[in-house]
Amino acid sequence: MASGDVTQIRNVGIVGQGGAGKTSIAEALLFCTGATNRLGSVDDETSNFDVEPEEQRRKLSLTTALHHGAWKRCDITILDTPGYANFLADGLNCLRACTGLVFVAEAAGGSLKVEAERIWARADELGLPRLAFVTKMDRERADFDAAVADLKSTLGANAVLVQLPIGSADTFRGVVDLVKMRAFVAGDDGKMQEEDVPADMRDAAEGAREAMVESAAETDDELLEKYLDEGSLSDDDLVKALHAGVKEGALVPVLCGSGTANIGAPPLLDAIVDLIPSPAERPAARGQHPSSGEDIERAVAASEPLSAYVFKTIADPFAGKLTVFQVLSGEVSGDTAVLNANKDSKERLGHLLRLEGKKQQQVDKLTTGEIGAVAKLKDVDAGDTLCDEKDAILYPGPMRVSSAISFAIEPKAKGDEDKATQGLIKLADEDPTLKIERDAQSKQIIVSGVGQLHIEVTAERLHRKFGVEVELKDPKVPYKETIKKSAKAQGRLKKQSGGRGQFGDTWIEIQPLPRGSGFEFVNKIVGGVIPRQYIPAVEKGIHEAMANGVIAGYEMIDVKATLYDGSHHNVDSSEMAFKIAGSMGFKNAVTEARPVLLEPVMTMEVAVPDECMGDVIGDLNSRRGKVLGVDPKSGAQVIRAQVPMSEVLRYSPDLRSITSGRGSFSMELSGYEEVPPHLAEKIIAASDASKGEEG
Ligand SMILES: Nc1nc2c(ncn2[C@@H]2O[C@H](COP(=O)(O)OP(=O)(O)OP(=O)(O)O)[C@@H](O)[C@H]2O)c(=O)[nH]1
Ligand SMILES: [Mg+2]
Repeated sequence: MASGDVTQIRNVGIVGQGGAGKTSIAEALLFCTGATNRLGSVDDETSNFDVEPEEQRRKLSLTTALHHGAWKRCDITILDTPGYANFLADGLNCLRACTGLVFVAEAAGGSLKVEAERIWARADELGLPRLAFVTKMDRERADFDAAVADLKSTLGANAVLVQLPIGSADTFRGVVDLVKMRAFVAGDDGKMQEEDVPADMRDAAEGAREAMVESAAETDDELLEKYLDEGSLSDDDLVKALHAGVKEGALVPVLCGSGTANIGAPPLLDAIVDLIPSPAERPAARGQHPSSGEDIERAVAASEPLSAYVFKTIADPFAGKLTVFQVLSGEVSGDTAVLNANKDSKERLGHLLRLEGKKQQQVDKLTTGEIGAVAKLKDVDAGDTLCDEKDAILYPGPMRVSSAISFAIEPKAKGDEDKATQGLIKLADEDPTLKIERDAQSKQIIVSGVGQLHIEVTAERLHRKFGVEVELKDPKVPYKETIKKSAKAQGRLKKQSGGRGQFGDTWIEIQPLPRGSGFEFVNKIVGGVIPRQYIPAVEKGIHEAMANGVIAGYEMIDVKATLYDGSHHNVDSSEMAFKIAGSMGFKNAVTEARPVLLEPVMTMEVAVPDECMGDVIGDLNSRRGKVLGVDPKSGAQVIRAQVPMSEVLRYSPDLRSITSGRGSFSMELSGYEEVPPHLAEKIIAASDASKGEEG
């Protein structure tokens, strides 16, 4: 199928908020091209895009899936992206490989959420041409006009109707093409029959066509002149003008239909071919030289040296790790050596593959613009650039998403800890929004991600792909301990009855240090009252005492300890004795130094619609949050606040219910602050109780 002609390639991202109907229309497109012989369905779990069991069970997309189809003279790659907030990052990172997008919106007013705005903003950032497709026209109370108004008001899209729906809800049966001024009506076989524009729609269609021609003519002075002179434009000129407007991002043509009822796919494919630019029309790719940092502009052309951007990796249970990339310049055949510009390492690409849902198809060559995959590369991550060693280039990396929620993961079977960790590391490899750590204090495996649903899906994948069943537990909040004033104390170990005795004697002064300083040890022993060889043992004893905490078992931080006096015994002193004496002296001093508990505090950004702002701020206050400010940002209000971590361990379901799913948030660790006394008492009591259980 691959013709190798760059002008005939279209990489189309199907984007839109969660549940908009993206996968369903993607299925209709695929079926229409003949790439599938049955219309796949999300609801029947027969989708060719939602192929993971975790997706099918939930009837939603978790990760971007790719398929090819041929239409007219073009080779179209469809990238069906996920839309729900927890899984949005993968889709947003895959947009880098697209030459244009189909933004899918439901035929309803007021339905666009924060995720839709985030997708739109990302597309603006990448300068990606867009079509809009108003879907679910067959649903009860479907409202095409309200959806178009929403595209304009919420996203600021310069929406231009290129179609009108014929009928609505149960009478919806096709579309009027305003360029050709013909009707396309669904036939029995899923194809669309061409007809005259229904008589009762002629006036409306004339009016809409007029508006479309004016918008199109405005994109080009020459055309505008022609239009003003002649009073009309030929169909060819019109398509050219719309194409130019889409390419520049000045126009967003609006089409409509239904994915599940399979109405509107052929004209949408026509629009993809005619209006979305090929890679050859995209601006030159911008990167840097990996060592000199010099800016490089690389024309998107097959005659240039090879460069490819890796936008995704997939942990495939059969093929191993698949590296998915778009060729940005030049051509590549199988069994070629390339440079990984990020790692400064060489990789040999084996068989070149094209992704078709969960399957892969081998190809001999990939040209500029095409998307392909290879299996089993040594060390390539999403965001890396692969290129010709002699003409190295490094493209900017992916968007980073900071994780918002952490859970402790415990294997159900004892002894499965290593298997779980190994599996999680592999999953994190294909999912950059996932972070795996082992808590040094609690020894728990901590998994951090975008939201609770994200972590739940991760646990399911771990079970399916790596055979480890795990339970999710609220992670232990990493409290710390510190002191508020200086104190001096003695630590004296004296065991001199029977056998060899043990003797160590230390005097230690401790002082609070500023937040973030850590630990400092000062030796002020003079005159050999403690022999030099025992000093490191004293420091070690203090260190161990700090690691295990003094009041509630949490690590102590920001303390300066000075060893200033002591005594020893010529026979009974030992390193061990001084280590214990150091630890005792330190602990004794801490009890006199007003020890306190510190808690991690997060900086949060919560994006919510105007009308929810009061409720969200009220809720943050009730979580001991401090609101730092509110800024309007692309149609939402962004609340900046600092909130203790213990209060937002499960923030995402709560925010979802306060905002009916329209809020989103991100957070990161800002620092440590003292826990208020009444809460500190409870935490200390809980830690005493758990010590009791262990002992
Ligand atoms: N009546 C009707 N229902 C539709 C249509 N398109 C999608 N749906 C239904 O809407 C639900 C969501 O559809 P999907 O195609 O999975 O939506 P999506 O945008 O891919 O969802 P995510 O990938 O999870 O963001 C499913 O239950 C579909 O059956 C349509 O055109 N008409
Ligand atoms: Mg989907």
